[in-house]
Amino acid sequence: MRARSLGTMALGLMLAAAPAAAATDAAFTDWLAAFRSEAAAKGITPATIEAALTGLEPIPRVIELDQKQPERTVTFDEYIARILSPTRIANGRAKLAEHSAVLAEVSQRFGVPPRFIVALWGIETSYGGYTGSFPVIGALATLAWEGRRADYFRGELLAALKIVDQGHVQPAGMMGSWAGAMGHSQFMPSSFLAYAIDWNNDGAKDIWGTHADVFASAANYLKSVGWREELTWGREVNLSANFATADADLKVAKPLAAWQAMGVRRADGGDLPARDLSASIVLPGGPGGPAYLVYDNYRSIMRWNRSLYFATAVGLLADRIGAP
Ligand SMILES: [Ca+2]
Repeated sequence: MRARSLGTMALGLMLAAAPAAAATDAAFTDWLAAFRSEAAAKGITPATIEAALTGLEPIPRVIELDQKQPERTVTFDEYIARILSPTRIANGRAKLAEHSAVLAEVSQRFGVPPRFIVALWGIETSYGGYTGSFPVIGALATLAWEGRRADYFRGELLAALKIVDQGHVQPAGMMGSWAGAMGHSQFMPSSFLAYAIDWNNDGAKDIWGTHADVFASAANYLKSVGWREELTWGREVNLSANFATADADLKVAKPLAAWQAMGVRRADGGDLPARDLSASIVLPGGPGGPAYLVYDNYRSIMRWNRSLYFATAVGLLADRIGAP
């Protein structure tokens, strides 16, 4: 009910706006009081609770975006064309060169090649150009109060308060997307707590403004979810005419030699690498679309974002901006 009254306001049906807003404010104030008690019981310091939650109000635009229906499904080809734009590729090459020294250090430490770190950065926020304009604590409180996944966002809000408690960022500087993804790498607060790194050793894990921290945090994330230094992500392949679509599934893993025997070839027609590796075939755009042979690192990218579109785009962009 609360959600509906605010959603109606957001749609511009303003007749009942004044009384609805008053009722909403009272409901949110009650919710916030209960949440403050929970945060204190879970060890968040009074200073952080005071700084982060006092005077907080729900953000109508966040509710509107949470309730928005997807306009239509973007096809894989459309998605890839947008991600692999000439501008993003050119900017990625420039960023790779500009930050080559620190990327080399980070890559050495975590075993993730610079091109993948830069590709993730480029896809998440256009290399930091587009990191989100919402105050994360206000956005998460809004979603924890009224959202469809209130329990999840309540946990993320508590994680956000822990980050403030640890002194990495002031509440006012904690900016991100409407759904709480923060900084250059768009980490949710729980991911920040698990993976963020203070690479430049200034005491703050700063994914909002310190490139070294952004790169190390992204690489640490991939390393922590199983990235294997000796592998790349995968490659585009050609399938034989009688290839069974059911075999194109991340649950189906076979040695490269088995795929080779089944008629899978490199995109240029050449044989698959003669290495003893397990791989899967994916068809992000469905049957008839491009096919990719993918290694375990592709699964690691999917731990970042569980989407075949996303994981394939990261791999393709990485290969365009840096030598595979
Ligand atoms: Ca730092």
